[in-house]
Amino acid sequence: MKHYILGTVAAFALASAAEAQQRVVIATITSPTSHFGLGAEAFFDTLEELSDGKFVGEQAPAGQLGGERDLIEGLQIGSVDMALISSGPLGNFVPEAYAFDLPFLFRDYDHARAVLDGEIGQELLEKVNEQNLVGLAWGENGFRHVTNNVRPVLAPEDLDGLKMRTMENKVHMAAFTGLGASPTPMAFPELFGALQTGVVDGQENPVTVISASKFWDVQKYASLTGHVYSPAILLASPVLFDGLTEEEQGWFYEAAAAAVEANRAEVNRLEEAGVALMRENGMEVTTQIDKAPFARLAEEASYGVYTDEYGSEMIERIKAVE
Ligand code: EAX
Repeated sequence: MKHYILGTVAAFALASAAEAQQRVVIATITSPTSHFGLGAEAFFDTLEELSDGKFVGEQAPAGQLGGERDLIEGLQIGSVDMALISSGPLGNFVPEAYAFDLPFLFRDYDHARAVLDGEIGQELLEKVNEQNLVGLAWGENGFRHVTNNVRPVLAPEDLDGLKMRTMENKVHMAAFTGLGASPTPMAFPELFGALQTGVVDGQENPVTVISASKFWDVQKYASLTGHVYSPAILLASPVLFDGLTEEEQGWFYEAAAAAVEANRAEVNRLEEAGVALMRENGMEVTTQIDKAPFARLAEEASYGVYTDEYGSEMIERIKAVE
């Protein structure tokens, strides 16, 4: 951790040393050393180097500036510079982005990364750019898994009646309704407390988030359902970005590529280490799951949310990517 966290005095001492220096804040909702925090750090390293120190980076981690939906609104009006967040609430602003939230659509990490880094990812970034946002690059949150405090989940029946927190995302909510759970949408910063006090029984997130947020302190069971791939996105505010020269904008894109690399490297690391970590911290982890019944119920309940509006062409295109 080389960069300061928003609110520390030292960062400003540094920033005021050179008149022309510009401070850039990246907001995340996870810890500064999480997969998003490390992405932000790599962004700053590259940007500081390319700009010869003109730009100085600072993280605003752990939801300091709000939940992911608040951050998107802040980016639109310019009260937030940049954010590295999951795409969970993005569909509320860019409905075409719901395509990426469909359960059991991406086969594996290679497939997801190929789609996001290719033509389809680019097209969706352009849609994002039409909504008073600047989509710099797709990053990664990871495949999401179910955790809860009631029982091990091996089959959809085990979700029956469980109060599951979902993101504020109507595709995810429809999928969990189809699986028999009661979905409760909630902003991430409220989640830990809601699990602790029993407002909800469970939640679903990738290993990256489960470990960064120490959900093992408030959740007993984890099941590697991998029911949906969760992309992340590195966004900038047009208020910041449009004020940059073309050369500087180029540096931001280069720095974004470095951020994605570091972010995905941490996802890879936790995909290897995550199950052992969860077990060491007292969770009962079910790794062998027959995904077919989950896929059938989740798809039946949720694909229409997207296809009723946009048809199935994008889904077919995503599936066709090698
Ligand atoms: O951004 O809200 C969520 O569950 C997100 O996956 C997560 O916190 C990472």
